Amino acid sequence: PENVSSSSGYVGKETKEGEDLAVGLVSGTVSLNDVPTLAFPSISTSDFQFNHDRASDIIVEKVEEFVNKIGNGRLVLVDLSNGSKILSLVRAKAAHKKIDSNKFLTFVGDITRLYSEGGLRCNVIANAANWRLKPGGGGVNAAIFSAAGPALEVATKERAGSLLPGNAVVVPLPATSPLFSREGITHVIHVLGPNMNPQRPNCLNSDYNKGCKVLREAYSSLFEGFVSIVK
Ligand code: AR6
Repeated sequence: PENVSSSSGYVGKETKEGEDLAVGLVSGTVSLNDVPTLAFPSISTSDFQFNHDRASDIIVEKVEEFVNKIGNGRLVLVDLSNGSKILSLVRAKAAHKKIDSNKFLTFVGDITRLYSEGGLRCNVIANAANWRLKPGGGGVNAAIFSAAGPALEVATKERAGSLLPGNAVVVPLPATSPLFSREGITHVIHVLGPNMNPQRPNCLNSDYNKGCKVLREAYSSLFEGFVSIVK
């Protein structure tokens, strides 16, 4: 597998059996090497312009809080490039806090192609959504809605019409979605983080007291959503 050793202690030894994986998920049987895994992007730090240093503190704090609540599950912070500032900040802070590197890893890759291109199995992915839960708009939101096809839009509408900042919604992904069949993803969790970009709705105008509170709430909602799936 590509990209696997570049950003984490993770060694990609998993074999590729996409069809078996999808069949196994449909029939409710999960093979032993299928550890429940949430892949998530850094919420609010690109289009929403949240400060990277503050965001990395909050990611590590929330991972530390939840890593023992997810049973044998794993949390994986993903970003597109090896040069990702947020990945290096989080990696350094997680190592400093001695967070278990089997339960929390960072990974470089496209969150819509983690299994097919990276060999990393993740049954749940998070989306840095907009408040209307609409496709497009750029960033990871556009990538996930586009890769998932119309099935995700329909399934999302059944669960929620909009999101408030700091909240998340768990959406089961229909088996007709390419993300389900190709990547083995069974759920997408949409998360709305705090917005610091004056060009976007609900801008917090550099109020980082409010912003940090909302980002903490966003990660709590996201990880609680994952816990509810793992159970
Ligand atoms: N795979 C992995 N990570 C990605 C990908 C991808 N395909 N694409 C982007 N990232 P952003 P935000 C990383 O801007 O700041 C949207 O338009 C990116 O490098 O997607 O929360 C929505 O509709 C960064 O680390 O989300 C909202 O309006 C992280 O994902 C708004 O942007 C989040 O970047 C949300 O802004």
